[in-house]
Amino acid sequence: MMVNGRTWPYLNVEQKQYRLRFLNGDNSRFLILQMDNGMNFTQIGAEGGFLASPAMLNRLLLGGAERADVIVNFTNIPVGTNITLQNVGPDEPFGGGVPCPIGQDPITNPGCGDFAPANPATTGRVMQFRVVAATTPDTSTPADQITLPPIVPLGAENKVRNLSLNEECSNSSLTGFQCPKAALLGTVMFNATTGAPMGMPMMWGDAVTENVTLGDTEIWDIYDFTVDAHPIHLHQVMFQVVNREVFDPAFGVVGTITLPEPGETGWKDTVIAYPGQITRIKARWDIAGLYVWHCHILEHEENEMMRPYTVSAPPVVPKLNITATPTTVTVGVPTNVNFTVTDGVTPVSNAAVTLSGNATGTGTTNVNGNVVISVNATAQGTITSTATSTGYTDGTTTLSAIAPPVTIQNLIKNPGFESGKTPWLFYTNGVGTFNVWPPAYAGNNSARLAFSTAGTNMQLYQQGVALEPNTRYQLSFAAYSNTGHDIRVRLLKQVTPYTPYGLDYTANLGTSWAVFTTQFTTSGFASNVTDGRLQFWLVPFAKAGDTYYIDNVRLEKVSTTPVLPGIVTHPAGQTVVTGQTATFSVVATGTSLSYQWQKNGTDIAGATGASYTTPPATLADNGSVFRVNVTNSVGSIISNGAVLTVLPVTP
Ligand SMILES: [Cu+2]
Repeated sequence: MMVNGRTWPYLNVEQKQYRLRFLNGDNSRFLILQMDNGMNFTQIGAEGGFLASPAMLNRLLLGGAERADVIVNFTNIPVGTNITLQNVGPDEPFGGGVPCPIGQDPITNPGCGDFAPANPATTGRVMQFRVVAATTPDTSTPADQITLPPIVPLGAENKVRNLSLNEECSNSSLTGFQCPKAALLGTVMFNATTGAPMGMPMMWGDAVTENVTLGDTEIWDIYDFTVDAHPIHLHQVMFQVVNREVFDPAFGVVGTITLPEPGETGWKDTVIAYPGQITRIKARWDIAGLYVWHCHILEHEENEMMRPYTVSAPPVVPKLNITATPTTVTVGVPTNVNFTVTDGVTPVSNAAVTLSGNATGTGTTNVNGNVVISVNATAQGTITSTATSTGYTDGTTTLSAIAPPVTIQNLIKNPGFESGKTPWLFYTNGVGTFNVWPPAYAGNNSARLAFSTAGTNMQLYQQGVALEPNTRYQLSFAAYSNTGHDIRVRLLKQVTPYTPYGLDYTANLGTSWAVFTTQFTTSGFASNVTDGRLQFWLVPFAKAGDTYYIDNVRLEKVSTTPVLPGIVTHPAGQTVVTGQTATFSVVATGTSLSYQWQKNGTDIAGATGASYTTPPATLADNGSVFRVNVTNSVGSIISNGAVLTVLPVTP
């Protein structure tokens, strides 16, 4: 036995704790190290660093290339004591198990253990520690009080690989039956019926079967189909031992699971695989390259027990880019939408474009990456357009399906008196005139009512107004009078008994044009009528000398079905110089809309109109993105962002 280049050396140790690093450099021997005085020692590390917690040991098992960081406490060993570090591993291939006492073997001493320990005169002697007095106090932390940094567990695995350790025999007329003849790594096949595992040996030169994706965490289930234990070493990566599980080549996995040994709780790069067991390790590969894994018994490794494996970045799958023109369609109005599909740069032909959501349809792009699909939206909302092509990741874009513009019907004929008096009628039992006359609130004309003598019946009215029962309507009109005297507006049955139809509103006129609006619900009739009279009633307001002007009379049904917000025109980017303001605006459809402008995704206090004007811009505002969230009681939509570009003032 050679230690650090010397055969059977000794080391003077003071009565202190010593930290020793063991590396089993034997070409094939498994070492089981112990002190001949039976003292315990503490393992704190393995190949890849500290263990999860210190492990108090009496024996240390090391396969070839395994390492151990050990603390031995000689403090209480009497000066002059010589302690021999022994190896009680076998002088033959190791298959697990425990040694018989030194000098015994299982054949002559049945039940003493699994194998005879190494020859105590030669391979059973490793080195000697000779205890001397301490020259200085020992200030180190006692091994049982050491706290080791935690081992962070690996996350869930991306893949489980089944790998095998195999032996092959030969039987030729020349050499006779020889076993084992070759030792090989390989993969595992499972019997489709019984699930029994079968090793699939592979040669060094066979195609690489272990191709790990960079960044992946994998579990490797290493099935040992041989009769011996093998120290299995992976290059490049440190792994954790998950557990071991007994398997039977005839019946599959038996299910007896053993957890890692106390000395295996840290990061490792070499692990002992036992015959008849699955040795399960877990690692995350974070460096790409071509590596090997192999048995660290050199005679095996130099035979066929080494295989290459690769770690490669996952193939980059380009993503399709799909754009649409236009991006807004109207419900119920088939619209030709031109889709363009590229790989980000170049047009992609023969890409399938599929619509889903509130419209369906398909098409295939031409050589220019274009396809026109007639989009007929069935409801308001989003239409998803997906581009698919072999070798690419799907690309998607969305279209907005908005409600058709609400056509608001004015139930009043000749509402602005632009067509003369008809069908308006005027009556007074005093003295007055009705003319169509400038000035107008809008257009060229308005109704001009002039009274020289007030009466008890003074009205301007229109008959034949069609109304629905118990329905919400809105009346609006523009008016003023030369004295600011008021006016009353009513809806009633046009003939006796002049049943009130739900509107009775008095407008507080001024002496210049103003618009008056009121809403009401029809009443006084049960089914649709066409005999409504809209009546401007001047009693008791109009006095002799008063002149009234009326224009733009609108009587409209109030929509009771809320319409989702939709954006017709998105805000556009603006460029200003420092100190200037910028105004962003949006055109949206829908009922009872509310607006909230945002700067870089954050609401702007008080910016709640269809347009928003910024404070004077500074260079810090350059590149800010403004958008608006349009909402109502049934939904919301966020506009595209518009970028504010702020240029410095040119000197
Ligand atoms: Cu081996």
